Amino acid sequence: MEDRYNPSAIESKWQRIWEDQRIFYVSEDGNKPKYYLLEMFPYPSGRIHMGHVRNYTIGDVVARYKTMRGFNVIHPMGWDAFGMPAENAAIKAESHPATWTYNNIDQMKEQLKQMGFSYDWSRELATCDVSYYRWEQLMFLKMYEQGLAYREKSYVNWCSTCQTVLANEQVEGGLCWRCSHGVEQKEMAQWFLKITDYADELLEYCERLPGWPERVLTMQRNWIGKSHGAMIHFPLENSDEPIEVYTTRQDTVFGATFMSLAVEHPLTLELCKGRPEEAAVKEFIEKTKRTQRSERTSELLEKEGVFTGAYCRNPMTDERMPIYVANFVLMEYGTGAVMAVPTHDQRDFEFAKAYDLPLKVVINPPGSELDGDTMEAAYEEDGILVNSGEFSGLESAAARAAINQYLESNGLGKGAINYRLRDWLISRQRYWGAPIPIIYCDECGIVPVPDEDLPVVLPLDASLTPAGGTPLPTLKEFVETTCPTCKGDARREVDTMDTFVESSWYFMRYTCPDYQEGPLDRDRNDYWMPVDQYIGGIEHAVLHLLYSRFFTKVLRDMGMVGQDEPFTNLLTQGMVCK
Ligand code: ANZ
Ligand code: ZN
Repeated sequence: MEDRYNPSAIESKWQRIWEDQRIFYVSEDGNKPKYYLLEMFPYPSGRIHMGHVRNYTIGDVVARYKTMRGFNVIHPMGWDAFGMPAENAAIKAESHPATWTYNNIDQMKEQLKQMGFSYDWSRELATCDVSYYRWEQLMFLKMYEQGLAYREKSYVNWCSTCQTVLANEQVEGGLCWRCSHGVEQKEMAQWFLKITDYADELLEYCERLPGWPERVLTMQRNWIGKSHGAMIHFPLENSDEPIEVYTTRQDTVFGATFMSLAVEHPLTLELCKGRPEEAAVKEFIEKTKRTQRSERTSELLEKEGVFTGAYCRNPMTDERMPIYVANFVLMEYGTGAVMAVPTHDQRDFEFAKAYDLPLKVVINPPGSELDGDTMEAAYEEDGILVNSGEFSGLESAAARAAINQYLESNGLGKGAINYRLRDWLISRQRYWGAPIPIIYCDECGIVPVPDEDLPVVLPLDASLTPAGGTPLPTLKEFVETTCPTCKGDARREVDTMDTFVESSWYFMRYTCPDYQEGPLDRDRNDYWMPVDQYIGGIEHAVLHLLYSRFFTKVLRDMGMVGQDEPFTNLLTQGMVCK
């Protein structure tokens, strides 16, 4: 025996023996309990870094331990291989994203092998392979059929540096998650997946994931953001259509003295039209739209607005309420209209002080009395109702229930539940991604690519330009096609899918990477899934982990898999800092 540990001799010897004996290659075995150990797969950036080594070493230790304890352990590895860095690097190196990506995969695989990790390499997959994304296109079409994928024009997050739209989950503090550039709001038609259909289940199951860090579950709950409140109709002067607001504080409705609309609200321009206020409203809308989202949601934002010239009425008191457009009201939340209660909401308080609007106290703290003339800040807690007609004397919680009933029986609104979660925006104006299998025809409109015409292959003869942006719209052979329905001339969708779509189901494909009949072989999937232990970075607490949970539930409802949740235990390993 050597007296010194000689890594290059000893490790390569054993690694060769493991490989020859295929000891990490597993198949379904009814005699042993299964154990699925998974680490988040890497983006093939070029080289394994210390963060990977840490994550993958933890996983390797657990996988080997479980094997020694008699479990049938699956421990796969693959590549999250679509995405923008490949495009940027290819432009720099004057090569192609595919060349760059596959070279990196070769290098990184070599490095992982040198580390001696216990992977079953027969299950390796790269999401940029058409043999992978073709199944994703099929899932997209199934979702489209069921109304779970849809195209809609709306205000979306636009990063001008990355020249693409972003999902809400990819905007961090108003900045692009990838390049930290400020995100603007732009009105565009985009593709969405209906994750909101699953909001309740995603929230409920947070209680059934005891193997997840509480911190991650809290972030998911907050992101879903379920709140209980009311929709209230405020009659609009000179109109039959009332303004609808969402509030969680219907107990304060008697104190609503004005109304605030988001600049994007469809009524803003209509209300001021032809009035002396019109020019000022338009100018304010333009200015506010240019303000970055991060600023508009900040507590430090100076509350600004303009009067539209129009009025509505408080449905409880029949008092006139001036309608303002305000910079802190967001179109994506509730209805984009807020009943302003300056005595009990701090933002409304600051706004009312700035524009000299009336304050009316309707909630008193238990045992004391507020005075609207001398208050220095809003009283935002629950309390006892005053100046609220028949509801005066009730405690806030009881008043909320009673007011909901009153609203409903008088046709003025009703109790309502609201979510912060929005549908997942999945189209990207980027080249290096999976094509969305849709055709546009002037006669037939949006036509899904028939299953038998799949895959829609990403053309590899595109050349990227330093100016950025996707070359797909300029590739005639790709864009020009015939309509599957009327056989007339038609165009292909040129947007590709968010790479988070690929990572939402790769862990299932590992269970049957060679399956050709569909995305997943249900028998093998159900033998191995769910992942018993998942290991990865906390930066995915909302993004990847929420999307994967959503996909699992969608595939379950399509009968493709038998699980409710993908990951039983989650370990978020710490960050390695330099
Ligand atoms: C009146 C009110 C009175 C409110 C009061 C609060 C206190 P959460 O609890 O986070 O769900 N709101 C509604 N839509 C909004 C929008 N699009 N942009 C900005 N703010 C909006 O928030 C619900 C509360 O946020 C709602 O309740 C509304 O203000 C405001 F004393 O309505 B409240
Ligand atoms: Zn960006």
